[in-house]
Amino acid sequence: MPQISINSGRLLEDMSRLRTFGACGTGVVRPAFSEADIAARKWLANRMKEAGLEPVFDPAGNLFGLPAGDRPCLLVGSHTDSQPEGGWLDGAYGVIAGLETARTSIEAGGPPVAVVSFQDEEGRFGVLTGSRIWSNALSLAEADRLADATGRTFGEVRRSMADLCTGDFLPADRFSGFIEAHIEQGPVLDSAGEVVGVVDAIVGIRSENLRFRGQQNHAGTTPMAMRRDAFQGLVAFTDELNRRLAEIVTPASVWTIGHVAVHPNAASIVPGEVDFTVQWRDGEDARLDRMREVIIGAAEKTARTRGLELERSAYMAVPPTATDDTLRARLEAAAEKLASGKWRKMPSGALHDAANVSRLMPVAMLFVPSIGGISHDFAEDTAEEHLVLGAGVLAEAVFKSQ
Ligand code: HGY
Ligand code: MN
Ligand code: MN
Repeated sequence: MPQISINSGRLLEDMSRLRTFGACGTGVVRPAFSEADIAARKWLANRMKEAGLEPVFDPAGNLFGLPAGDRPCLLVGSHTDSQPEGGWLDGAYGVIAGLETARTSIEAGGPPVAVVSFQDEEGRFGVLTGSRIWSNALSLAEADRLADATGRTFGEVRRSMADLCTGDFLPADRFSGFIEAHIEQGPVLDSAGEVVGVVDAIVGIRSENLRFRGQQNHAGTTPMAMRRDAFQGLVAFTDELNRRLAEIVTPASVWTIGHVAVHPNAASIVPGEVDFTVQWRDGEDARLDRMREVIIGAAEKTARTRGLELERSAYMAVPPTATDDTLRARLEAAAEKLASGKWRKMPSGALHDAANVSRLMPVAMLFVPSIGGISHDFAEDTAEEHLVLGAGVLAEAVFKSQ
């Protein structure tokens, strides 16, 4: 087996070039199907071609780079779309580290390696949309009805890049397994002074859209006792939720009300409506179920006691995912070889496309440190030597897996 050594300069150059698409300060604004996202995918398809891979866009906008031949091979990658305010590394790192692994393998006469950038991992339309469609967890027809915050649908926007679509969905048996390199997006490695994380499990995620509907009214003439204030309902719900969840969770459980829309959102009007998302994550499905019971119970109690109507929609669930023992062992051996004493096995508190792909094939993940544990923020960053080392561990594991 030839010795693998990635081209670190080329890796960093491609990372910097990808960063220019949707660049905003030190971060990026590159939501799925935005102009910047499509331009980045076209650039990536070209880089795949230059590397000797055949670029294939599927109907969901997922971009694959396929090696010659049709022997099942390892698939490596992540996503290149970003959060509305995204870091330059979230997803992008795993795609470029995967591309570097694939082209180094071709140059070294190593095993065939395929690369992927999944579409809409960051959930402009629906969390992990591209890999959910590819892994048959969501039909293309259902996905087409998903809308973003402005009301534009997945169906509408994906038709804007239909000219790029080069083929139908690739069959899963084209690949023998999936390895995703990603920034940790949390504080563990950085605060421990370690340089690689090998993921043993990815937490499960649930989310639901809720709406309290009360009575819009004049903010000056409506006595407090007569109000059916939807925003005050959200405040009371959140207080009740925090108290009741505290009784059933562990320190690893998290829940977030990250999106709130108050209607009509005017200083002199008692809010008649509030739309908000509740997203919760945990390593155990049974606890995710219990958390859902608490969330819905608190919402129903708030509506009842405050004379509000409650509406629920868009419930989404991705179960906790264990990584594959064999692939994970390759990553552990590579980490021990290249970062002995400075790596650890750890869970992923963030969700990743690997969680969906695990429905189709064995998966594994590796992390590199996030400086200060910051992510989903323009300030997200990782030391260059850690980016290079992580790509080396990925390549070493990929070479040893085939
Ligand atoms: O939210 C997540 O865990 C992922 O970064 N989209
Ligand atoms: Mn990501
Ligand atoms: Mn993310």
